[in-house]
Amino acid sequence: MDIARLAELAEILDTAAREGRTVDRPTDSIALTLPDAYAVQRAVIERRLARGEVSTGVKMGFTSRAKMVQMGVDDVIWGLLTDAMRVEDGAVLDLGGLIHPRIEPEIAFVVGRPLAGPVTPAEAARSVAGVAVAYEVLDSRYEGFRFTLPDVIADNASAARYACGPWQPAGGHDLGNIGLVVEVDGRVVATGSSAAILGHPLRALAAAARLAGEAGRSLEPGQTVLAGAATAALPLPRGAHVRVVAAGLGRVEVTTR
Ligand code: OOG
Ligand code: MG
Repeated sequence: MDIARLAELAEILDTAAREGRTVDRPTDSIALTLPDAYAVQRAVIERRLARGEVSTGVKMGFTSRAKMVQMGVDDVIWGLLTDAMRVEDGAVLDLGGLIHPRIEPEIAFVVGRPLAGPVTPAEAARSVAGVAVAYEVLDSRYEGFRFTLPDVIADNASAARYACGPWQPAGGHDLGNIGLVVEVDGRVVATGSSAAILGHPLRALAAAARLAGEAGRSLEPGQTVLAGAATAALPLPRGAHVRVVAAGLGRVEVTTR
């Protein structure tokens, strides 16, 4: 795809996110390869960085069957996070400006040592400085959250907001089967296990390292990696108190308005 078209798509998607409105899916009118789609994603983030936002890490997408089935896609992807997307644990989150937010429970890693290229989950584990329960708020810039894989990649994997609970030392936890509970206003609305995330969330971290290597980059110390949702995403209404509790790992909370 030529560079002008790529920049045009990035502008459309970036503006849609800023203005909180949906836009047409690129693949409705053009063929978009996966490398094209990632080039658009990168250009979207470059626009945000040019406005002063700071890169904070990456988010993995479709690392669980639940998410692949919910969204009708079948490949692991990533999106790029900035400080403007980060929410403090326990904060009040204003949903004004978002289109149709959804929330999902995740496991997050903070990188301690640079990580890139093909690595095993055990190797990935050695570069982890901390682990936390997290939530991600998604907001597709496409009507009805309907998209093909290149569309959602171009739209930065529907990234909108995220928060991490208290960081825990990496070594002390067996992350292979951590129970995750999502409560809305005190009622349990979803349950899952970290095992849903590619069998083990460290596999999602290894996948992030692989994608970083393929992009000629690396995951850097201090960066956050969201491993992907363990359950399908839930609609996020205003005036709700949402809590995600991870057995032995802690909790992360948000109140929406
Ligand atoms: C795309 C983002 C998927 C995850 O955790 O699987 C994702 C979407 O579902 O709109 O963040
Ligand atoms: Mg997610």
